[in-house]
Amino acid sequence: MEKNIEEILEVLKAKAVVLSEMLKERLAGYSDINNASGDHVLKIDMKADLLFGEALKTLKCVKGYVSEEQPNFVDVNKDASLIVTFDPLDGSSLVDSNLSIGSIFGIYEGGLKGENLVTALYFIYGPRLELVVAKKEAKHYVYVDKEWKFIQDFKMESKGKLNSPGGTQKYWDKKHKELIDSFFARGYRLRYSGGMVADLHQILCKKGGIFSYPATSDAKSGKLRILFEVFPFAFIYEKAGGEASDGKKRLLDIEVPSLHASTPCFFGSKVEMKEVSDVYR
Ligand code: P6P
Repeated sequence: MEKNIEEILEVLKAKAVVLSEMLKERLAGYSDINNASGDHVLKIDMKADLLFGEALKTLKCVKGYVSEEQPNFVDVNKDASLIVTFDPLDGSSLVDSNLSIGSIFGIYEGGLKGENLVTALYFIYGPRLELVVAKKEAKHYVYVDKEWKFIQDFKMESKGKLNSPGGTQKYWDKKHKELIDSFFARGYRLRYSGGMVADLHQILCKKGGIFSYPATSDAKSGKLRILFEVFPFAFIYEKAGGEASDGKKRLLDIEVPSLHASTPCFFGSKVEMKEVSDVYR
């Protein structure tokens, strides 16, 4: 299986380099399509989806894939066992404001359940193209002079200084607002760009803090998609020594009701995540 996972990673890395070049052209126009999550699809979303999807179709070791931009499972090789999920370009609505965005992937051995996730990774397209890939550790790389250079294994401390609160504040539950305000009252710094990849990457790079996207009165199951966004980051955060929950339960233990289902989610250092569970349980 290890060799097959490496084969998938090599293909995805090559395509991420291509996509990072495409992003330099500022392709900020919308297509006339809405995806299964109801998001209006940008042309660059479609290009990214095609880029990674077509590449995965060339691999005999891939049983199939699920993309945030595709309504259904895409079959590749029925005799294979690895399934790839991906958000081809998360945060693409930030392309026009030139903020950092990313591509998020999960690789599963067997069915699409948290316990079957064997590798998770993301690319971040910022001033630099970088990659974080987690199997046993969460390993951080930068793409320089046409090579992926290892930077560090992420190791989160038990407590951080950053607070990254998602969701429309006027729709937050009272207890959630009190929790977020209590972090700020203790001096936590606000770090929120509206791009999950950059916001969660920053907390990993700064070795601690808390990211939240809760259930709100206008989004009862939260906004972030379990398979395309939440499970991969939950896996990466745990490998980095952090935690990831829906407030009550470890995220990688939750059920996946449907391919495009979303969930409330919290990612962070152990001390902050304990406060989350004290409030939500
Ligand atoms: P809001 C981007 O559209 C995204 O899916 C994530 O990258 C990000 O964390 C979230 O939505 C931002 O949502 O409601 O704060 O704009």
